[in-house]
Amino acid sequence: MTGEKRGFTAAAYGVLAGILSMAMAELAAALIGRPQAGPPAAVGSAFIDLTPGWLKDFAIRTFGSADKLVLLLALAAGFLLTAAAIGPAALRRPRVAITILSGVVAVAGAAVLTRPAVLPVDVLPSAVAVITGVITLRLVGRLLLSRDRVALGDFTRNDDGREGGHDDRFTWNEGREKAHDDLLARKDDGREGAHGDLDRRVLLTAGAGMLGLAALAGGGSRAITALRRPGVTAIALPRPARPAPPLPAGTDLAVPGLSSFTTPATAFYRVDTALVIPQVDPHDWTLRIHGLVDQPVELTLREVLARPLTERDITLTCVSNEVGGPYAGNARWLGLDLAALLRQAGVRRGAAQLLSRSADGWSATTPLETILDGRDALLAIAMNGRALPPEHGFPARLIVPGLYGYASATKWVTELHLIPPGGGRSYWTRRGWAERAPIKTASRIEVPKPFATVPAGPVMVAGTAWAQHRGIAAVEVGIDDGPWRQAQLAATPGPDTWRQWKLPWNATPGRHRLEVRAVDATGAVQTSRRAPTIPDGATGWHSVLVTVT
Ligand SMILES: Nc1nc2c(c(=O)[nH]1)N[C@H]1C(S)=C(S)[C@@H](COP(=O)(O)O)O[C@H]1N2
Ligand SMILES: [Mo]
Repeated sequence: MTGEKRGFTAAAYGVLAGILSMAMAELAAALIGRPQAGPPAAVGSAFIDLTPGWLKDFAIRTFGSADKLVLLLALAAGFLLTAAAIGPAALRRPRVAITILSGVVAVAGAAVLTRPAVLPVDVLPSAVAVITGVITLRLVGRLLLSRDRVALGDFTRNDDGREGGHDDRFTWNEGREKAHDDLLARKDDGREGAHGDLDRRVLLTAGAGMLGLAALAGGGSRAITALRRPGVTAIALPRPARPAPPLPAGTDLAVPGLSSFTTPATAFYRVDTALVIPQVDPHDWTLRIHGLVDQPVELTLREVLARPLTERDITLTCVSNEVGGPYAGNARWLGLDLAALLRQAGVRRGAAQLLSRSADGWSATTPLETILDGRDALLAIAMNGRALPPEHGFPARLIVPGLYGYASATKWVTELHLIPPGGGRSYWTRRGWAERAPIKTASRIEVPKPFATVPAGPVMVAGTAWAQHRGIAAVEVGIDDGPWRQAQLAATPGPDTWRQWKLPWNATPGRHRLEVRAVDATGAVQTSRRAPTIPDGATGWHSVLVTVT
């Protein structure tokens, strides 16, 4: 085997060793019930937390819910490249290999140990990865070297291929390899004898074995994690003491292509920093209310379910949503009246913010006055008549009408901490996002789609608009340079939800620009001024270009 060829083979086996190590680590993480302690998840999560806010915001805006997949793929590519480098190094320069491997271990170890709510067992998956990596690299190294020894044996009589002056950091193996390569080059017949065939078979078998083992371990870890998933259906939902008012007729304008008034949970946007969805056991979950309160409280889920529950239709929006963007959804939430809950604990004078924390160490700060001003702020346990799906915060999350999610909508919430003004910052405010985060008035055109081609004649232009807790009073559509036309508004149950609108348009052939703006119930017209999503939400009018034929 030539040096180049052997290097390639070693790189391939380095990659295999890397895959196997990760699969074994995932299996270990699944077995101890800590999927978040698997090296990819831990490194990815640490990466997310270390990423500057603007880059995170960019990732959310660009990749949406696929942001995590993109990150994992990038990390996997980086890791496999490193593994590919370790393979040949393990063969020729053990010290280099050990240095790279130590670097990988240090990164993974630091990531695991700095995760919030870390447990001592969390180092286990990384340890399994290292041990697997070292063992497989040694075995592979031995296989590759023994293969050389056999090959070299054919040429021992002519072992004078060493040239003077080559790098004396070369190890014994490298000297041998060099000799071997020179000899092979001289032999130059490309044939390998029976030994070669045997070795190739051994190598291929080893490779296939590693892949098979990795597949088994990977599959096993997924199956175990799936089996351990706490039963979402395990909680029986009580009837609300204060049901949502029935939806008025006509909340849905039934225009094809327009998003429905109530967003199904499966279609609801998802934005969070959780690479591994926190798996919270509903039997173990508690909510701690403490800080500036007269009486700290700790509630179990059973206790929450035993209290009178409120049900409300509320539209949630992400601050990372760009003009015309998709990160808004409307659901019927069921939960505890958050203001009543805090008042029961006794809000002390001097308390100004609610610092809420989640099972995965995320946090939000919400102005207390907003929660206590009479709006329907909820500790929600259900969405659209079912327990919260794991990705939307099972078993409990906060929902505060009128505030962007980053400053209010803590999923997997476990802690409500009442703090004085300036008493603490939270995940996004620490990264430069605003302390006050009222949702800005927004409107978007959903049909026709941007750059759509539509036949001339009657065309229905339609979309949604929102200004949570103020309400939408009017929506206006501008076509080309014409005057604003009043759109027809759909019914809404109240000011906390979005509102559909439509405008029949008699389309004439050519290219047209459609633009929309809303007026909120205070009479304020949506601003045309373009603002970015950072630090407190994008502004500007949404427009689409269409071709009429
Ligand atoms: N624990 C936790 N809660 C969180 C987040 C998060 O990253 N972690 N993201 C917030 C943000 S930025 C938004 S917009 C909403 C989105 O809620 P959804 O994913 O259910 O739509 O959740 C909020 N709650
Ligand atoms: Mo968000």
